[in-house]
Amino acid sequence: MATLKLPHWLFPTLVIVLMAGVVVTNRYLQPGQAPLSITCADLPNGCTVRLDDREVAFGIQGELKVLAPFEVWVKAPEAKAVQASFAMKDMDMGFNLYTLRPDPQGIFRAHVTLPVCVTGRRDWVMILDIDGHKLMTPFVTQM
Ligand SMILES: [Cu+2]
Repeated sequence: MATLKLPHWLFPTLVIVLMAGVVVTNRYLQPGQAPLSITCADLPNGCTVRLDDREVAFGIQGELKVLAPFEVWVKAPEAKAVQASFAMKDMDMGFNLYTLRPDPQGIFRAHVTLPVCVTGRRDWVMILDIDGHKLMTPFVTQM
């Protein structure tokens, strides 16, 4: 009986497929994957919210205008990874993802510049990702 000879590319291919599977699983099956929606009436003043087991404060510094940079800040004690992205409801506004970096006080910050919407809409949603926990906040940019 002939021995079954496996092609030499089979093992590396299996490893790659397995690794891709792990990445996809991590991305889509994170704990608390349902985003928490919160209305923050005054983003420049900041808002505080309980996100799972953590008290999180967030806000912006500067003016909420398109094409002009403003700063997003997040206070999330002991957070490891904080990211922000911006979207419009029912509209693809393109890929934008900002990684917030902690300042010496441990407040996560990033400078953000929003594009102009081709339809003239000004309603945005900020999506904060804090260690895989998502927080969504609608806001409207100034004219
Ligand atoms: Cu738009």
